[in-house]
Amino acid sequence: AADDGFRPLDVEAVVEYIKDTPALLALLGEQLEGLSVKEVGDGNLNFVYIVSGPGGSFVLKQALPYVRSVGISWPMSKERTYFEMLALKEHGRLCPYHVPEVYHFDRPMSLIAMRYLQPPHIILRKGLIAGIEYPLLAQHMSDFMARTLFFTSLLYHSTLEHRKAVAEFCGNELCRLTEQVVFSDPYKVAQYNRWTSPYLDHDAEAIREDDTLKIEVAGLKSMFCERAQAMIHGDLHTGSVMVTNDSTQVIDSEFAFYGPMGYDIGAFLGNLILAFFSQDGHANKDDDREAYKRWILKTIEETWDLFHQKFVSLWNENIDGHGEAYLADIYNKPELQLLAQKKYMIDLFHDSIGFGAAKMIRRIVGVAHVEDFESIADTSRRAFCERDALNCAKTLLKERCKLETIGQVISVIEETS
Ligand code: ADP
Ligand code: SR1
Ligand code: MG
Ligand code: MG
Ligand code: MG
Repeated sequence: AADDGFRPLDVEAVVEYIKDTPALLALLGEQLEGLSVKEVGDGNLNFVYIVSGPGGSFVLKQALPYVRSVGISWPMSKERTYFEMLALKEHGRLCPYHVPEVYHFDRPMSLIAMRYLQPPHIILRKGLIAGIEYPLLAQHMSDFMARTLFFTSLLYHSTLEHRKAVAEFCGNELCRLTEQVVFSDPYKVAQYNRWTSPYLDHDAEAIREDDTLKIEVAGLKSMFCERAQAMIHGDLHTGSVMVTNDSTQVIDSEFAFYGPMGYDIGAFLGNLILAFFSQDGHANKDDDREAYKRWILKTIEETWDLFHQKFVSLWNENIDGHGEAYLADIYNKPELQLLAQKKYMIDLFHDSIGFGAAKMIRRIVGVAHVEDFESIADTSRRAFCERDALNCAKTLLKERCKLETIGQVISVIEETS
């Protein structure tokens, strides 16, 4: 091990690590015989091992001090695992049905052990590519977002406890990665940017020359950096959600910090919109994917509507609590309370659409792309899907403050497809 106690693991070293760690041995019922260890990491950043034996199972996730998908040329703090552990525990406390338990954390090793989400759980993005409907997805994700965002905001916290919580997450350096790859690189010539060339060469250039878009993105970047509204997941795309027909589990919260709520809501909705635009690339003679596209749109609509409903209900249930954003003796009449909530929710709606659109753009012309499009082998067909998504995102980003309902967002999606 290095001086700081860190040692990168591989499959063999995982077994040695387990032997030296009583808490992990206990999870396996003290049985090492018949143990299987598989590295399954398919994300951009980390290494993930599924450990399973006759007496039990768990997942081990380790951060190495660089971005996995790029390599050691892009160093990245391995302290990210500490923030992932904090957020997993907080999310688990607030929303236990939708978050895997943390079993073990080793800070020097940048390592978390958590519950293994067994098959048939799959990554939601893969389910969306396969055209699978998840009837409870909107219900579950609106629950997760309403509870984790409400209970970590000033609608529930006193200002003192809020500031303490904000301070705890201030050191998460992954925020700088987001600032670069979401809010900066797509709008300039940058080393790791890529797109489906040559088809989208002009589209990428148009983004770099769109002054209106750049002004809007500057506003979002400021909000991301300055607004400690709630503890956000920070990377809530469809690759951070594992699903079955009746279970929805949120993983991979290493980007968590106190930021704008709309960043999470936008990440989820924006990635559903990307899934929508990728469907034509997955259509074949047996399935035109039209019914599935309608299901995605319905899920977008229901997710926002249910989120809105649940968030406002939590607000009403906690109106006389210790939350200090709207003191009960100032906002002391039902009509004023209603007005305050209306303003808060419409601002949040506009933030969510803006962040969602920015996250769509970065997945098409930035460094990290999404499997929804990457898995469309015919590059010209892929580019057609991506161009529609890009145009939709640009309209949403520029026009969002004119939109008042999620139904109007759906209309923009339909008009640009
Ligand atoms: P990264 O931070 O590198 O994106 P993730 O946390 O997203 O890593 O994990 C990468 C992959 O590992 C996921 O896409 C999923 O397939 C698998 N995985 C992660 N956590 C679990 C878990 N608790 N149970 C089952 N599989 C998991
Ligand atoms: C180098 S950018 C890697 C991306 O993967 C993570 O999941 C985040 O979305 C990040 O922006
Ligand atoms: Mg991930
Ligand atoms: Mg991650
Ligand atoms: Mg079209």
